[in-house]
Amino acid sequence: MAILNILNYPDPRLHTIAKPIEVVDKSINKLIDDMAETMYSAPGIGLAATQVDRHLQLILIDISETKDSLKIFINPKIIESSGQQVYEEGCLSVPDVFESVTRAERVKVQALDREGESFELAVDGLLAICIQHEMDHLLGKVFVEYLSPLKRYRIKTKIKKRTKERFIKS
Ligand code: K1U
Ligand code: ZN
Repeated sequence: MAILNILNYPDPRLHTIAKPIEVVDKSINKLIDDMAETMYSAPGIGLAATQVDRHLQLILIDISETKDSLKIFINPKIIESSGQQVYEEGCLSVPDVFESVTRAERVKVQALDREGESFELAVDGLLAICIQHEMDHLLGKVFVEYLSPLKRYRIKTKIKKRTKERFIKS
């Protein structure tokens, strides 16, 4: 397994639209294993292939405390959604930024598993938030795009300042 590089906002590659996975083969299973290792080591509770510069419709999520409930969604589609909830979201591609986003409270997702078998899952709460957040990545959308232009400008300035400071120190 390998730890992959996570793209940082505002990297333009984060705006790439992911392609469907045609065949769930060994290379996709290797990508799943590498993404899982990357997500757990970050640490994060979700990761989309877009964030590791692989523009395929694949997301991983594990919201458990024990980190032993990995959920894999290949070519995910939201087939039902209802309600609203607000949550202070984070993103491994936007380190140290947490902002409130409104999303559906419940979603039903259809996807393929790592064997290429189709399944459906109805979820709510944090898992529903995470699925919507990760599926946005596959559409090239980062959660800060739900914020006002002023907030987004401030976040970009903060990230640029931090990158400059790190460059000077190194
Ligand atoms: O997409 C990502 O970058 C992963 C992101 C998922 C997410 C978190 C919160 C709301 C919506 C989506 C993260 O994992 S950010 C890190 C984080 O929230 C976390 C990390 C360790 C323990 C608990 C939470
Ligand atoms: Zn994210």
